Amino acid sequence: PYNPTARDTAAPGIPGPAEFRADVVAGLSAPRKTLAAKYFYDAEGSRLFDRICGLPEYYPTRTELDILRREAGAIAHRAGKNARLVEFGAGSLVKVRILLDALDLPAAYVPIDISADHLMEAAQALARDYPALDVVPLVGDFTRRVALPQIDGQRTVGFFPGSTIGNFTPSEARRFLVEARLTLGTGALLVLGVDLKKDVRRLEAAYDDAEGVTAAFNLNLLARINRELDGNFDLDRFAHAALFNEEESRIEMHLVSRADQIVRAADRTFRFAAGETIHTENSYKYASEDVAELARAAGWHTEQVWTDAQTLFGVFLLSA
Ligand code: AVJ
Repeated sequence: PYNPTARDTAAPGIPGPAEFRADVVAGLSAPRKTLAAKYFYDAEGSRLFDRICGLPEYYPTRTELDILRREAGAIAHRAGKNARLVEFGAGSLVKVRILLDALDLPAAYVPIDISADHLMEAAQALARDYPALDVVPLVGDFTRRVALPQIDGQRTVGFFPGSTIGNFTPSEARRFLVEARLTLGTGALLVLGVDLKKDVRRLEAAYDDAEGVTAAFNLNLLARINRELDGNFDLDRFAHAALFNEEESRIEMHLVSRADQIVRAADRTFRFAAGETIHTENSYKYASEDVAELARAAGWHTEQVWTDAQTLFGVFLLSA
């Protein structure tokens, strides 16, 4: 039933090799060096991220899964029959299946992602297991308003799990929530997973695990530059660091140069002082009230906040 090409819409602005090169050159030339977190997820980075999700220190994935399993019935009840499920990012098939299994005859599943390969794999796997479901992948930048395909159905339910919203600054997060409301339309719901603010040690451990998987995930960015942009980063000369910035309420990941060194990549040279860092990720942590306030500022009403017993993670049910 699933035809992967017929209705796929390629959107402009999809990051390709040229954009990666330009972003790396700009990021490593800046006075404070940065690399964008979206570049973590090549094939190796995606494998490492999957391992992170199963680490004892990395509580968000399993905690959110528990909440979704517990509340799937309530979400399905609120969504009603024949809902259309729109996922921002072609995320974990485990999570979306929890909702699909609970929903009453869902009319369609529309995952939106900039990575066409990942999107098509996810869509195909799902279409195989849900033969009655209309699976309609959309290649595009989900942080901007997206034109949804015309699909008959009742309510539209957005799904943005995993605290991916934590990679945005609060003002980007508000902007995303506005765009998502416009994408989903009047009467829509949004199921939003957000990692909550908590004890600093717990937060920092989640981003600096004992096994060193998160360190490998961070360092893989340099390995990726070596592979794709003919770089000569010596991975032993950079260290992984993850620290909670209280002021900004965010985990920051950095790669710290262990020495004065000069590195070549993308036909350029970049100079690092000992101790100088490349800032590779922000992961914002919110109090529940902050999420509700952000949602309100973006035109959403918070209907429900579901958390775990330790209030580590929040699943928010928003309505437009
Ligand atoms: C996928 C952005 C939600 O911030 O927790 C995990 C990425 N980085 N460990 C997060 C991540 C290091 C993750 N998000």
